Amino acid sequence: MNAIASISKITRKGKAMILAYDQGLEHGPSSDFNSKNVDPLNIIEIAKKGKFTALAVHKGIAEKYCKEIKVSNVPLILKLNGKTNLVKSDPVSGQDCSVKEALNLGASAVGYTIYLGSEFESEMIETFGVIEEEAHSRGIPVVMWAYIRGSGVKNPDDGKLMAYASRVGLELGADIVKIRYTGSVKELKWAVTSSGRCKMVIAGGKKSEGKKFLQGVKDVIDSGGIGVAVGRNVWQAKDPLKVSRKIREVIWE
Ligand code: FBP
Repeated sequence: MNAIASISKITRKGKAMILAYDQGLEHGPSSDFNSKNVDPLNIIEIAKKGKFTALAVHKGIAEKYCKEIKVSNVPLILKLNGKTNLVKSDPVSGQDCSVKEALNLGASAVGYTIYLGSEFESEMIETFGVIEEEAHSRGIPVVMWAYIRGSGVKNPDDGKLMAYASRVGLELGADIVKIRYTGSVKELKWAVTSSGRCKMVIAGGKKSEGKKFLQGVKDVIDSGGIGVAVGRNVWQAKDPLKVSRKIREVIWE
């Protein structure tokens, strides 16, 4: 099976609007969550009612809330690695779930983070190679979270590095690469060009004031990217469904 074709399960009309909910591991509940969004059930409901094309979670949530995720009909992206923010040395994201287990849990795709510029980059690249081969041999696509971060990087906000991140996605066989948008449309366009047939989305980032986040969504679509994988800008909003509608308008209308 052609894994590029199979991204249709986690996209709509070729565009992606992925709800990311792995922050409980990445940042911890104290910094990101309130009494509403700490509950995975509320997030599954936002994913469904907000018409997201996929929901990205770790295996614990996929297991414990499998019934509700299934009923929601929102395709699942199983995040295969992660880390907490407690360790302050160079970032390394450890694998906690196999491709096989992701499929058992009903995943339509798998996700994997690589920190480019970390002293542990080679470990993550090596593991990515293994999961990419396995996922593709089983016919499911791979989404790479490609983050420029670590002691090898002087300025992670350097716009030129967006293209390096997106290109790594193509080089290593990701079907969708998710990068952090640093704000320059010109460099974002180059990042999309550099990713070739690997499709590109941007991350949402911290909840932004005003229309900054939606402008980023517009910029990525205008630049030829396929959409967004967003968490906090949606489920930390006062009205997550209203933000979701606005994202849909930018992406599809
Ligand atoms: P957000 O839209 O909340 O930023 O989510 C996107 C995401 O990539 C998550 O999947 C991940 O947990 C988080 O960002 C990583 O955040 P950070 O850049 O702080 O490590």
